[in-house]
Order: sequence, then structure tokens, then C-alpha cells
Amino acid sequence: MSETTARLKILLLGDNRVGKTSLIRRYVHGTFSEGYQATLGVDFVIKKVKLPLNKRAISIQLQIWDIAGHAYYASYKKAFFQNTKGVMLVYDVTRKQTFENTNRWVDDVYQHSPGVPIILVGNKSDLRKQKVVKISESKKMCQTWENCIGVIETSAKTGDKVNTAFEDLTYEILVRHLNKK
Ligand SMILES: Nc1nc2c(ncn2[C@@H]2O[C@H](COP(=O)(O)OP(=O)(O)O)[C@@H](O)[C@H]2O)c(=O)[nH]1
Ligand SMILES: [Mg+2]
Repeated sequence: MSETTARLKILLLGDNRVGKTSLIRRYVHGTFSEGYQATLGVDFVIKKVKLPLNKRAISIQLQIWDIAGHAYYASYKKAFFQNTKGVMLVYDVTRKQTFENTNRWVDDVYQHSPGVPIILVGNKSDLRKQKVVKISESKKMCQTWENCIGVIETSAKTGDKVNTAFEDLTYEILVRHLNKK
């Protein structure tokens, strides 16, 4: 296997408290805390991953960007989206409004990073009794968006499907990237 290194920037978008920071913490550090997760304190974190693709081991430096407050987001949108290769758009399966608002977030993606793949993530799947957004609704939503690669329900609390969500998005970016060469 020959080795290739790719640097990829991805963004997590979605309403307040849907679990963006928790998903990143779970994926990068393997931890979770019940309290409100203050933003990571920096613009982004880096996770090094290796994925097998076409008999090659692709080493990836995944730059994962989180929203550090909504005022900050509003003022620095351009820098935030610059060079973005993929978007994880997160809603909370227990709060319908956060699901409906994904449409607004997608408008931002279309405006600032047209064409990048988007994965729609319904987080807090562990809260089964409070769940109000059906996966069938999210699939429909995804179909109405250009470049939506799929829907996945995750739990940053238990860790369920968190790796898969990041990996599916990363794979999609890689495949597109390599097909261009
Ligand atoms: N039960 C449950 N709570 C979660 C999950 N993910 C995040 N939370 C909680 O939801 C709140 C908001 O999470 P946070 O990551 O700060 O959301 P952000 O504002 O989108 O970054 C915190 O109290 C977290 O502990 C999850 O998968 N399941
Ligand atoms: Mg946060």
C-alpha cells in the first residue's frame, strides 16, 4: 500500500445545544459530559485518521471546526467556511425546531461552500422516549438538498454511530477529491 496524506476541513453546524461540541469530544477524545459543553476554546481540533481506499492507506488530518458562539459565527462566517470540504449538520432528535432549522443552516452552506457534501445527523438517539423527529422525515429532508449524502442518528452520550458519522463524511470527501485527480 502506498500512502497519501490529505488535510481536510469539516464543519459542524446546527442550533445551540444539539450536541455539536459533544460529538467532537466523543470522536476526538472518547469522552462525554452531561453539563453544557463550553466550546472547545479554539477554532478547531485535529484528528488523525487512516482510511483504506482503493488499496491505499490514506492518512488524513481532519480539521474539525465547531461554532464558538453564535455572535462569533455571524461575524466570521467567511473565514469559518473557507476551504471547507464537508459539513456535518446536526439537529436534536428530541427538539423538532432544531430539525426544522436545518434548512436555514443549509442555506448558509449553499451560500458559502456550494457543492460540499453534507451529512445530516440526528443526535441524542439515546433519549428514545423523548424522540420526536422520525428518521423517515430526516431522509425526506435530505433528499430535498443538493449534496446531502445521508442521514444518521447518533448519541454523543453512548458513542453510538459517532465514528460512522464522521467516517461516512470523510469517505465521501475523499472519493470526490480522488476522482478529481
Ligand atoms: N442525552 C444526551 N445528551 C447529549 C448528547 N449530546 C449532547 N448532549 C447534552 O446536550 C447539551 C448540549 O451539548 P453541546 O455539545 O454543548 O451542544 P452544542 O451547543 O451543539 O455544542 C449538553 O448538556 C450535553 O451533555 C447525547 O447524545 N445524548
Ligand atoms: Mg458547542
